Amino acid sequence: MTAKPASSGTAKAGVSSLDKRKVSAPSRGEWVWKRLPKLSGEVEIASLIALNEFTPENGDTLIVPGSHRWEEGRYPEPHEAVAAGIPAGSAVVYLGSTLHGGGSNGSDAIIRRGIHVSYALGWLRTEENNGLSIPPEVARGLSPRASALLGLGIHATRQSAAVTSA
Ligand SMILES: O=C(O)CCC(=O)C(=O)O
Repeated sequence: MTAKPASSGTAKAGVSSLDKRKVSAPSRGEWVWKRLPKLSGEVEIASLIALNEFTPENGDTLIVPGSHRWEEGRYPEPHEAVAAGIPAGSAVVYLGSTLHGGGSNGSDAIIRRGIHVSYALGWLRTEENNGLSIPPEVARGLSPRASALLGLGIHATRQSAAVTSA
């Protein structure tokens, strides 16, 4: 990942200086588990893989370095967010507790394409709802390992994942 100071937008104000389209409000991936008490360790590591280059023009991912140590309720000032600047084929990797958001795409021509891949503790549901997006007939054909990684198993033993996918 190459990091550079954000030249556009503010995660706080939610409006890019490149145009008036909104950037996404900063959030933490771990907020999808709304009732999760604050634990001593991290529960998730996430990544965004750029399929084409993420730039300030097409809506770079904004990351707030160090925000995983911030108290709940603190939001970034504009200078605290950095644009990840992800070349095609590269990824930005961040903790589930790191404030981040999508930048504003001021370009009509360049669609930003990427893949979100995250890994959460096994007893949490996955950040993306794989269980809803994978048809049962496809899930049934997955290996126990793939099934467990997609969050389709029961977090207990490898055997339970195998039972689920049988
Ligand atoms: O689209 C982006 O750059 C950020 C995506 C995001 O906030 C997320 O996947 O949680």
